Amino acid sequence: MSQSLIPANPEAVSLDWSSTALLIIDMQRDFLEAGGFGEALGNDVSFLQAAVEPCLQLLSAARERHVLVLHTREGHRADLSDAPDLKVNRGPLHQRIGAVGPMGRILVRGEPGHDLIAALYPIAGEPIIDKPGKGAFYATDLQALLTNRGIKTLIVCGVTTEVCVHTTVREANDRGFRCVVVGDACASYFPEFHEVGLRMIAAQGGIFGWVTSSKAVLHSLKVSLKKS
Ligand code: TIU
Repeated sequence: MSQSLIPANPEAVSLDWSSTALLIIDMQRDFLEAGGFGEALGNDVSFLQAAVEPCLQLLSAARERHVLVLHTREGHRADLSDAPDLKVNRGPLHQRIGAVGPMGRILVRGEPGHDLIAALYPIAGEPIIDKPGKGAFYATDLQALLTNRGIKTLIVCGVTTEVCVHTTVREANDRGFRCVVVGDACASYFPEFHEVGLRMIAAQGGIFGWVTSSKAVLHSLKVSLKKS
């Protein structure tokens, strides 16, 4: 596929789809559905629904155009040995990481709540990055997977904008990956944090990357396919 120019903030971004991957952050039941970690933290999980359809459109288009798709999941080992005390020992006992909730043990790998939502379920060949932290590079093999496939640019979407999306974008930026964040395909429990989080990425000439829309990315994929 060829070079593509995508309208974005703070300026249009030029990318080559053959060295670009779609990175979908933490679209897990624990964050998007009632009874999971997001709700245990006191949030209204319905705010995150806005990101589902744009993520699905990006995912479908990426699959159709054979663009690498990677999914991340935040979660911990069953014995919680990879979870810092400060992350576990907070809030009421029955709502903590590892406690049994309606979707199994909260934020524990292998439990129903830890899984990705059905609408965006990975297919064979799409790597899943299990991460213990907010950032997708911390304590994972994501950097190796990207480097070994020659990926230089990441189209980033998922939840939550100012937490796991932001942390991942910052980590990626420091490692030399160009991040194009799809604003409407991200969401937060706090609409104002979502807005400001996106502005922070694009401010100062794009200090952490670019911010665009799913419409712009979908158009670029469509045009690139025609040219290739
Ligand atoms: N709490 C919150 O907004 N987010 C997280 O804890 N994890 C992610 O963002 N995935």
